[in-house]
Amino acid sequence: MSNIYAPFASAAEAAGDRPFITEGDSVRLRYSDLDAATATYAAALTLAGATPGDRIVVQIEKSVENVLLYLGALRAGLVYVPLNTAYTAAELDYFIGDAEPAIVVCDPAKAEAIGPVSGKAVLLTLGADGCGTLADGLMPVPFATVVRGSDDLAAILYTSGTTGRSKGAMLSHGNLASNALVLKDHWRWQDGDVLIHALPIYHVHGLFVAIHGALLNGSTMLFHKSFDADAVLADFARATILMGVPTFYVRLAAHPGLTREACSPMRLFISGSAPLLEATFTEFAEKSGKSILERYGMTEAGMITSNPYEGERVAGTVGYALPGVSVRVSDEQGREVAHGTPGVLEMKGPNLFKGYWHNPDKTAEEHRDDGYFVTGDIAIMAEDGRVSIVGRAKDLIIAGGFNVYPKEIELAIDAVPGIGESAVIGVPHPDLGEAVVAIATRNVGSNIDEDNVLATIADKLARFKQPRRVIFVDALPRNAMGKVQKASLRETHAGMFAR
Ligand code: MLC
Ligand code: AMP
Repeated sequence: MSNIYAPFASAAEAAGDRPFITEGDSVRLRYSDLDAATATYAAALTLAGATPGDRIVVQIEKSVENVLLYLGALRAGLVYVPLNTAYTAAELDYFIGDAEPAIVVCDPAKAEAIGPVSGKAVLLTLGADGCGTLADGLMPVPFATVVRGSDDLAAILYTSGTTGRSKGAMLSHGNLASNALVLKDHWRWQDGDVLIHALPIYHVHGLFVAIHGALLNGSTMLFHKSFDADAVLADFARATILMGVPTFYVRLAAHPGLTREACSPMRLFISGSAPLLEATFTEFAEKSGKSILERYGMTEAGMITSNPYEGERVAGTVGYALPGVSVRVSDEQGREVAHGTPGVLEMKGPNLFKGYWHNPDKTAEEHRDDGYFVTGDIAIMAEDGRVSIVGRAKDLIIAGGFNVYPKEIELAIDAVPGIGESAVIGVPHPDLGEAVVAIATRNVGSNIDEDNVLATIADKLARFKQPRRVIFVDALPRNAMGKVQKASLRETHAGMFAR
């Protein structure tokens, strides 16, 4: 039985009636009830017509029911396709068309907008309050978890691309299980661990790294709908682990409640999904007495490197390749470069995805002949194998841990009447790490302004992708080859959000 649900079920049995998820002071689900609860979802999805291997596209708010739906989908052998709740119906149209799901689950409030784009899929609803047509169909029935091979798909997670089109990364049961088991050991998950879960659950970080870790260890998760520094700090008294994006730590470090005393029950602070500034690491360490453990990963492979649990956690580095994972740094032709020299980070391992859904060309393009995956991140490896991420070969902006590919935003802005052309860049931002900014030109005779542009793209792009500023210029700077010089634009606007 290679269904990744199997080890979760064993851990749940061992955990007995320990709380699995709590919200505020109320226990929402105990491990002893997990099996029956997930069975109802697996049975309902099967009854709705989904068969093993079918995709289920899910865009709902974070909730206990959302976790049960995910686990139920795994048990039914379905391929779970979670989507950012910020995506608009226009964006969903693409994902549903590409994934060709048997079932779409959305928030009841969005059913009217999503109905027309749900194609042949059965549309079910599930709200953050646990109500909806999916909930109405739940029945307490036993369900035998569907047997899956370790190469069978468990999930497809969409990740945007340099062309502006999102690609679905196919992750197998084996991919997810290998990464979860390695992290359980590496981060020394132990008896009594309690996880503060304040991340969204439609990305690798909150869905796999956090939930799988807690489940495998039979640990309680203190569920927060979103990140609120006051509420998270208050939970330090009854928790041991926090996983977050750097913005969490920027906000916590600025909070007057971050003291050594408040942090003393906490065993581990983990950061990832975007670069953690050395200044944040240092300020946090000074105030809390704890060193943040920074790790590095991506949708296509889950976690790839991590700072050590016992050894030194060095600010500005992402540590060493995880056990079983191989990493190397190469030049553009794929020739390994010397230690200390920057190059593209490449990796291989049991956590590496099965390719992009319906996109063998893109899959081939991003792999070397010997199977290494080209991450698109620029890294330096020290003599002892310690990795530092020093830049990106891919044109990517990471705002508050969410990835934004400039091409997609540029296409949307260029389509606005009156716009000549645009270039979208990431500008350093004290809270989000980077903020999306557009530099644009007007067509002759047009008097289009920033507000017009933002209003026109508002229903086309998720809010987090929308530029924080649109700056008009007479012409975009170009090099001799005619290529827009984004580095020069980034330099010109670097201080835009400086405090
Ligand atoms: C919210 N907004 C954002 C944003 N988050 N804008 C840009 N980037 C973001 N990340 C918008 C809101 O819609 C709102 O719009 C405005 O910004 C202010 O919101 P806020 O209240 O300040 O935001 P908040 O709710 O506090 O959210 C910030 C955040 C959140 C950082 C806590 O974005 C978050 O939880 N990020 C985590 C992302 C994540 O899980 N990444 C993992 C990817 S997996 P308006 O309309 O009010 O202006 C991965 C692999 C790996 O990368 O290695 O882990
Ligand atoms: P995603 O496509 O959402 O999975 O994002 C993966 C990308 O996030 C990686 O390719 C990196 O660019 C970035 N990333 C993740 N963790 C780190 C980190 N610790 N430091 C720097 N960049 C990171």
